[in-house]
Amino acid sequence: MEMRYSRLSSRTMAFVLAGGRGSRLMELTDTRAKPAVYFGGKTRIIDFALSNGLNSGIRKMAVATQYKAHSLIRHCQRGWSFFRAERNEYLDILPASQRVDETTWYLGTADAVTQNIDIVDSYDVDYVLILAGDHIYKMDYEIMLRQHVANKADVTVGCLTVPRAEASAFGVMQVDATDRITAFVEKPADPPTLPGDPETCLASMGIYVFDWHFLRDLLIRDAEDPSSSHDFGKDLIPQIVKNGKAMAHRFAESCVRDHPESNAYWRDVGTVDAFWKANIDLTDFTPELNLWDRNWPIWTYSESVPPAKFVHDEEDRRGSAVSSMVSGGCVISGTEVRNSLLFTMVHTNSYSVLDHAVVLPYVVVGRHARLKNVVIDRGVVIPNGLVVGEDPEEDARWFRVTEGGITLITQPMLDRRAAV
Ligand code: ADQ
Ligand code: ADP
Repeated sequence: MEMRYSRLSSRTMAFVLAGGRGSRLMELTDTRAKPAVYFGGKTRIIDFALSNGLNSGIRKMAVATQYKAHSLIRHCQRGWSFFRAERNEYLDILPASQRVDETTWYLGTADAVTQNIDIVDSYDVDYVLILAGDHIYKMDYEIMLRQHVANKADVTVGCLTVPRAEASAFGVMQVDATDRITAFVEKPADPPTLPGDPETCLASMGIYVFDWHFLRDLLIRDAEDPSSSHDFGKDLIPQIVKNGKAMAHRFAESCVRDHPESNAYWRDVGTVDAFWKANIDLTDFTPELNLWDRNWPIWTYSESVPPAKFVHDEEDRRGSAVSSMVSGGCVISGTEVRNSLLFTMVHTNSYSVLDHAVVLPYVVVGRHARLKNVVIDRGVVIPNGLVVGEDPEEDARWFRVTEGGITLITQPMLDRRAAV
């Protein structure tokens, strides 16, 4: 007799879509894919989806990469290589254009799975959980899996309520009294709202649970359909809503019920403004996203570096940080750091001030710099005396200033400025 485990996660694989460009993050994704962008001081965005999988008990995962995948692949190899085939655990990295033939990139999100059907087959699982590698959240997928199985659904779609004004960025659904999805439109200009609430929509989180044999058949048929763009949100989900049984899984409500300590935090940090804010929010007195929860650790590749150091300089100026997070390897020498988040190995110098700054790893800040409301890319060397965040017109001459008034600073921008 075959053993049936009580945890559905042990019969599930997570297929993480990590190929998107993330172009609204501007120069932050010039050299790396959005899932590889740094977040929260030590981690990268993809660590959240992978850690959720791990914490939910899933031990078979695949990461489909495409755009600027080098940094992402390197991170997964360094940080996530502890899955052991001897224990029937796998984490496969699946770059596009390497399998079916040398020139075929993944056409859409569904095609990324279709091109790897044989790999999913080899995992010998009953359920496939499709995840996006570019969202910040903590979620117990086991709860969604149980709901999927109890409902005997063809697909279960993770969802959240969002204000109508923001809903056009999502797949938007309508549901009946049992939360069966009755309509699904991808990124509608005029999004349908909830019954009785004209300001709120039910949005897809881009997270899906399928029975593998069902999805497998669907993908094979979709691959032969010339009118399809081979995308989950545009093609497959609307088709199942029409011809099969698609159910909504309400993430926020399930958090309240099954994880009352959690608060249904979920962010698509898709723009520089959203990225800056979500990072700075971590410095709040009680941040909405709790990274201190030992029961739901966010795993990552972490360099071996000494603790952060705060130095009085030779003229007795204090290096200090308040309402801030300062990662390992940082040296704060004679600098005042306020409401900022410093990643690994940031080195700052005397007379400088950092205020509401998100500073990626290996940045050096010279003397007499004043930087406010900024995101500084990895490895940037801030010259002595640079002032940013006080004169928006001057900032916009050299740097990327967002609608929300945040300035993104990269090394090529500083090099252009220095060359003038
Ligand atoms: P988007 O996030 O806009 O909407 P998409 O750009 O397809 O959809 O990205 C989904 C995920 O797939 C991302 O993690 C991305 O990196 C990855 N990806 C994109 N193209 C890929 C490719 N060719 N190969 C591999 N990976 C790829 C989706 C849903 C919406 C839902 C939102 C929630 O389509 O219905 O509301 O997510 O954010
Ligand atoms: P990470 O995302 O790990 O911080 P980097 O930003 O250092 O990585 O680099 C991302 C990718 O871009 C890597 O493949 C790196 O080798 C490459 N890269 C970074 N800077 C340059 C450059 N100036 N010229 C060419 N390739 C670069």
